[in-house]
Amino acid sequence: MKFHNISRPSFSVAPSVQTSAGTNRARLRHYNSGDASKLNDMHHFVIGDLQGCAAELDQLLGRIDAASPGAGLIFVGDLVNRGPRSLQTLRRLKQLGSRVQLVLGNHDLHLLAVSQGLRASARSDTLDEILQASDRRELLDWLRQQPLALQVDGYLVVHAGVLPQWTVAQVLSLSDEVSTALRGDDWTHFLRTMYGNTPGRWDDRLTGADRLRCIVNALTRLRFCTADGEMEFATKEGPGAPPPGYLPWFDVPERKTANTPIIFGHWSTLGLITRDKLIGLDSGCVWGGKLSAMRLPDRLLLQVDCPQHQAPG
Ligand SMILES: [Mn+2]
Repeated sequence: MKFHNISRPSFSVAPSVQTSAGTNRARLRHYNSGDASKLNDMHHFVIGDLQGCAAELDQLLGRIDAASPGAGLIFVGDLVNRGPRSLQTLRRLKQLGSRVQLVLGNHDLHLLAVSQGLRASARSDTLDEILQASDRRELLDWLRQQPLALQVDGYLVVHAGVLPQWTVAQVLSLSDEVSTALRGDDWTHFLRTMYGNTPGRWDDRLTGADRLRCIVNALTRLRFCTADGEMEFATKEGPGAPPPGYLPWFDVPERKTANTPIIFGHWSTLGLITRDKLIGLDSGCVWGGKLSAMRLPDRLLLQVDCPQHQAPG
């Protein structure tokens, strides 16, 4: 199995777990034996926002392994928060080692900022368990190595959205710029300057904190923007009409990534979206919807029903 993760260099996840190593060995055997029936080992499943729903994750992983044993697992971010078991969720993902790829969401960045004392916990946060965990340091260091965008099987994966004037190559390169800051020694400084809604519009000439903030806001928070890419953050979740003059980012005409299929999460009230060039996978697990996983390239959909842990919003 080959991941096409351009945005992520040679970060190696902690000692690879046995299941993962065993899977790789099994895969090699299948290739060597030329057994065509085992080709589904090459599948990836892309999985929607978990938000600390570890029990539902385990249930889903069981179904994924029944459908495609050892398939690669790609998560669209917002791994933690609001749900009941954020610590268990992070530990499980880290433990799955090289089988997992993910992009960071706004809640994951929020966890990092809260952990450094840069943000207060919100009332609906469920992050304390992680902050008090004995392996907190390892989990947070693992988390901040993760990218904000990646490519798999020809799909671009981001948590929230992309701006209309960005090409796929640019999205990956801009994600790398943020990752360099987040992985670096000065990552706390980066997080301190990350918050805010301005600049609301991308400009190639942006530099420093303004540039990184604009990238983070687009990739991890964007829902609506104007036809020329002015972002809007006042409107909260809701499938209703966009504010006047704004569109869902994916419907902006002449978006430069329009010919590349994009997978995203973040917008649970839209529900599952499956278009030719667009897959939205946040089907509201944390508020009693479903946790969704879609297999690439054939788009087989697996869903787990979720009890309601939080109200939407
Ligand atoms: Mn989100």
